[in-house]
Amino acid sequence: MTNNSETPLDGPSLSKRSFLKGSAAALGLAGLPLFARGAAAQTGTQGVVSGCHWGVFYGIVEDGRAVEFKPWEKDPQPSPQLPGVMDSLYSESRIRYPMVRRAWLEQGPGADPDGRGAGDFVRVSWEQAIELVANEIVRVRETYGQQALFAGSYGWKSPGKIHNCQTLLRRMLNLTGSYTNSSGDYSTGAAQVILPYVSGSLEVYEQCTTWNNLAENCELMVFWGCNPLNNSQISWQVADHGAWPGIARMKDAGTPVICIDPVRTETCEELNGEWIAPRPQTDVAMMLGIAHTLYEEGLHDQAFLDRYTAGFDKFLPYLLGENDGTPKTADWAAEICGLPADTLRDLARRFASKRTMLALGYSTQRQHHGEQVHWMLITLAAMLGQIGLPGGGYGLSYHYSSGGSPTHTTPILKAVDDASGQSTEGAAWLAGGGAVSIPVSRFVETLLNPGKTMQFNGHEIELPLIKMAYWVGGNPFSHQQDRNEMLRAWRELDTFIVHDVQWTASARHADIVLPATTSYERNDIEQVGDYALSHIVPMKQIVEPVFEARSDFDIFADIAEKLGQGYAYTQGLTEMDWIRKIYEAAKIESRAKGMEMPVFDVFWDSNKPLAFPVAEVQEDFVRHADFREDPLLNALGTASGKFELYSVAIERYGYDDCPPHATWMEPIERLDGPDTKYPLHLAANHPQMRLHSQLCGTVNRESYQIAEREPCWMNPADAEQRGLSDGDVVRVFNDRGQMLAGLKITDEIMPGVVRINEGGWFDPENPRQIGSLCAYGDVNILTTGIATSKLAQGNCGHTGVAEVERYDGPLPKVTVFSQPSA
Ligand SMILES: Nc1nc2c(c(=O)[nH]1)N[C@H]1C(S)=C(S)[C@@H](COP(=O)(O)OP(=O)(O)OC[C@H]3O[C@@H](n4cnc5c(=O)[nH]c(N)nc54)[C@H](O)[C@@H]3O)O[C@H]1N2
Ligand SMILES: Nc1nc2c(c(=O)[nH]1)N[C@H]1C(S)=C(S)[C@@H](COP(=O)(O)OP(=O)(O)OC[C@H]3O[C@@H](n4cnc5c(=O)[nH]c(N)nc54)[C@H](O)[C@@H]3O)O[C@H]1N2
Ligand SMILES: [Mo]
Repeated sequence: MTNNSETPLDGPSLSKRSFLKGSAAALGLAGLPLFARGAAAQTGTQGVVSGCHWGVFYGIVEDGRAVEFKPWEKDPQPSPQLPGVMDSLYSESRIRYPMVRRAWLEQGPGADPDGRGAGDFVRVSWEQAIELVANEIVRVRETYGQQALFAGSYGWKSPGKIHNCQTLLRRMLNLTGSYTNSSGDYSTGAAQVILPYVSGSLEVYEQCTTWNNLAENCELMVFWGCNPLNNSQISWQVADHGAWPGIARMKDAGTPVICIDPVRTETCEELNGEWIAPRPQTDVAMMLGIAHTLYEEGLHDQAFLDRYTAGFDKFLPYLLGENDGTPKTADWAAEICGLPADTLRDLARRFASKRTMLALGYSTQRQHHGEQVHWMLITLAAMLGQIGLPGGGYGLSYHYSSGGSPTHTTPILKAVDDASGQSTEGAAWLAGGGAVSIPVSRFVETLLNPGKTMQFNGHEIELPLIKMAYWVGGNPFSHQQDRNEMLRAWRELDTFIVHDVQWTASARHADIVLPATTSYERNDIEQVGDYALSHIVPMKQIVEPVFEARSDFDIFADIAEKLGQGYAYTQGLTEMDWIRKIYEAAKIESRAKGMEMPVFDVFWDSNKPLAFPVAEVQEDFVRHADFREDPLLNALGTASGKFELYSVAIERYGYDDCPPHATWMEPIERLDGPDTKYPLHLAANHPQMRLHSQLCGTVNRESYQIAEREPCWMNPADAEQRGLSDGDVVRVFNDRGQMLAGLKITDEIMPGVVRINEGGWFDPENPRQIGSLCAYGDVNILTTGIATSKLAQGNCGHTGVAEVERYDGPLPKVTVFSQPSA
C-alpha cells in the first residue's frame, strides 16, 4: 500500500540513505507529472488541508471558527487525539496576550524567584514585550557573557519547514551573538550516544526491515518495550500512520508475537501476543540469561559472530562468569528479572529456532545505565546471527513514527536555517551550534553547578554559568525529571522567557510569556511520515490568530529588528515567499531524481498532499542486508567496520558506569532492588491521548482523567494490599516529591508497577513551596534527575519507585488548566 494512487509511477531504485547523501541516482522517470490538477479543488465544505504531528487533516471552518479537524481520507488510522488538536486553538488554557511576571516587571530580573509559578502576571503590549526581551538579551550577554543565555530549548514544537520555532530562536540569537546550546534528545539520550560505537550509526532513528518483509518472512515477532499502536500515532513531521496497515499485515500473516513489557499494550492486544512481564529495568539481565542459554546449548551462530562482529571473545568471559565469578545463567537472570528461568531458556530456544525479529522501543534506555540495553540487544541479535536476513535481526524504530513503512522516493524539503552556517539537513537537532553545548537533560545540573566539569562521551566539558533561559516549542516543566530539584535550580535564573500556545507549567514559571500561534493560524509546508516520506503537504492556515497570538517567526523578526538584524533574519521574504522558495528547491531536487513536481501554485491550490512513488526495493527493505552481503564494501561506521560487542574506545574512557561491553548494572533504584526503599516501580509511559504534555489542556482530558486528575494504573493485587478502590484519589510519593492521581485498577499492568504517563501538567498546591503536593499529577515530580552514565549523560525518565496511598485530606482544586490571574 503506497498512498499514491494519484500517480501511475513506479519508484526509482533509490535507498533512503543514498538520496540523503545527495547521490541522486534517478532512473527512468523523466518528466512524468506527479499528479494531475483535475483531481484537485477540494476546498469549501471539504475544508482546508493541513498537517500536524498527528497526521494530515482538513480544517472545517464556520464563521471564521474551526468546527472540525476532519482526517485525510487516505490516513489509514486517524489519531483519536484530533479533537484535542483543534481544541488547542480555543481551550481555556490558551495563552491570549503577552504577559510579564509582576515582580520581574516592577523590580527587575531575578526578583522574587520563589514567586515563579504563583500566577501573578501583568498584561503588556506587544511593543513593550519585544522591548523587554531585546533589552534583557543584551543585558545578560553584556553582564555575564554569551554563554549565560541558554537556548537549548528542547521540545516537540510543531512541524513545518518555516515555523520551526527552535531554529528561529537560534537564528535570531546567532545573528545577534551566541548562547549555550544543548545536544542530544530525551527520546534516545543514552542509545544514540553508545550505538555509534556499536553499529556505527545512531541506529535508533534508522529505517527498519519493512512490515511487508516481516509479514512474508518473520516467524516470531518480539515487541520488547515497544508499542507501535500507541507510539506511532505521532511523527516528528506529519504522521503517516503506516504502522497500522503494517501490523494488520502481520496479523493476517498470523505471525506469532511476544510482548515483553510491564504493561499489556495495545499492540499486544491487537496481535493477541504472548505477554511476558519482567521487572522493569532488568532487561539487560534477562537478555544475558537468554544469551547464556544460547551459548551453553550451542544455539549461537559462531560463523556470524566471526564474520560480522568484533569483540565477542572479550564479552564471553563476562557472560560465562570467568572474570567475575558469576555466570549469567538463566537462573541468575531469573532472580533479577522475576521470570522463571525456564521461561528464559524457552525464549532462547524459540529465538534461535525461528526467524526472529527483536523490536526494541526506547523506554528501556531512558533508565539508569540505559546505554547497556540497546548494546545487549544487539549482542543477543548477533549471537542469533539473523541480522540482515529477511524477517530477522533487530529493529529499533518499529514503534516510532511508523518505522518499517517503506520509504518513498522524494526530495527532502530544506528548512529555514538557524543562520549558524551549518546545514539543517538530517538530524540537525542532535548537533550543537552555539558557544557551548551541554547534554540536553543536564541543564538543571548546570544551573546548580556552574564551573563544574563533567565527563561526556569521552571528553570533559565545563558547565557554563547560565542566568537566562529562553524556551520555545518545549515544556521543560514537563519533560525534565525531578521537578523539585528543577525548582531549586530555577531560582538561579534572572530571567526565563517562554513562547507557547498553551499556559503550560513552563509558561506559568516564566517571567515573560509570549502567545504564539498554532500551526493552524499560519501557513507552512512539511513532509508526511518520518520514514515513509510519502507526501509533501501544504500546511495551510485554517483560521486567523486568536486573541493576540503571533507566529514565532514574526516575534523573532521584531526582536532581531530591535537588535539591528531585522533584514538578515527575514531576508525580506514573507511567509508565502519562504514556502515557495522551499518548494522550488525541492522541485529542482526531484527533477534530478527523474520526477516532475507541479508548479507551486498548482500544488498549493490543489488543497491536498502531493504523493511520491515508492520503489519495490524499498517495499521490501531489509536492514543491514547490504552489510551482510558484503561486509567489506558496506562496512559499518565503527572502528572495526563490524558490530562491536566490545569497544576499545569506551574501554579507554574508563567510566565506572559504562564498561566496554554490554553489562548488567543495578540501577540506583528498581522494583525489588537490593537497596530500594519504595515498593512500586513507576512506568512513566508516553500517553495515549496526548503528545507528552500537549493537549493536556484540551477536551481530550475528559476521556482519561479520573476524579479530575491524571490516572495511575495499578494491578488489583497491589490495590487490595493497600485497600484501594477504582476511582480513589491517591497520593503517590517518594523522597523526591508527591502528587495526587486518580486510581485505575486494571490487570493490564503487572503487580509491583504503577503506570502514570509522562506529560500531566504540574500543578503545585503552593507554588512558592518546593515539595508541595501536585494537584493534577506530573509524574516527573517522582522520577530521578540523575544521568544514565558519564558516557551519554541521558535522562532517566523511566527510573523511579514510589508508594501509593489513599488521599483523605481536603482535595486541592486543579487550577493549572485555567488562565493565571492577571
Ligand atoms: N518521566 C518521563 N519523562 C519524559 C519522558 C518519559 O518517557 N518519561 N519522555 C521524554 C521524551 S522522549 C520527550 S521527547 C520529552 C518531551 O518533552 P516536550 O517536547 O518538551 O513536551 P511537549 O509537551 O511536546 O512540549 C512541546 C511544547 O511546545 C509547544 N508548542 C507547539 N508548537 C509550538 C509553536 O509553534 N511555537 C511555540 N512557541 N510553542 C509550540 C506546545 O504547546 C508544548 O507546550 O519528554 C521527556 N520526558
Ligand atoms: N501517543 C503518543 N505517542 C508518542 C509520544 C506521545 O507522547 N504520545 N511520544 C513520542 C516520542 S517523543 C517518543 S521518544 C516515543 C517514545 O517511545 P518509547 O520510549 O518506546 O515509549 P514508552 O511509552 O515510554 O515505552 C514503550 C513501552 O515500554 C514499556 N516499558 C517501560 N519500561 C520498561 C522496561 O523496563 N522494560 C520493558 N521491557 N518495557 C518497559 C512501556 O510499558 C511501554 O509499553 O513515542 C512517541 N510516540
Ligand atoms: Mo521523545
